[in-house]
Amino acid sequence: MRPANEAILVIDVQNDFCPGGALAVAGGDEIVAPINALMPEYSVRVFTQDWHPADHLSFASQHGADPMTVTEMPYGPQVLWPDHCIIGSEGADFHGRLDDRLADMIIRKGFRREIDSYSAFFENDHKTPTGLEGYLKTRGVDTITMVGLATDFCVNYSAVDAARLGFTVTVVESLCRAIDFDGSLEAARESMVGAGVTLA
Ligand code: VGL
Ligand code: ZN
Repeated sequence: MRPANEAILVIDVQNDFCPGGALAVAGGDEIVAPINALMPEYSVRVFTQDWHPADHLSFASQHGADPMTVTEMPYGPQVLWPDHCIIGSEGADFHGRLDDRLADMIIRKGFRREIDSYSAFFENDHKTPTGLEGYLKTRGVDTITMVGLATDFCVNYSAVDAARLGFTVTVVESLCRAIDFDGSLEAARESMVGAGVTLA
């Protein structure tokens, strides 16, 4: 058992990010069993769940654009995705074998039409908080282990934000899988290392 100041943050292990899903990440389902095995070591366990209205503006379909192109939003550039993780849909459910009984807290994100939220801590304007910082700090957590999907988007943004907020952060890369679109994985590794995140 790890000390009480350490949390595990399980990012977006949802059907739509696993093989067969709307925004499938190669090998996304391979991390489920080892994450289940690791979670009991931690006394603080938080999951995130990507959770979008059907008309979310991160969806290419809302812009008449092709998925995996980039548009400009008021808060900066935004990749346009296939429709995914629609509120209440099967695609938005956690992977069927992920043991969600072990979650103390589930943070849903991306539920406002106008703004995407990759990070578990802030929406993509880098200002609007999700409340997770307060949750972790009031539980006495200063050290976070991160796993999940996708390495180069939600894990990356969450890890960089957590490091900037003063948490000690380790991303277990073997328990993550990446979208790896247009060099995004290498860029994500650089940004995480630059922010002081340990890649294990
Ligand atoms: C994610 C793209 C869009 C992720 C979520 O979980 O990494 N990526 N929404
Ligand atoms: Zn999303």
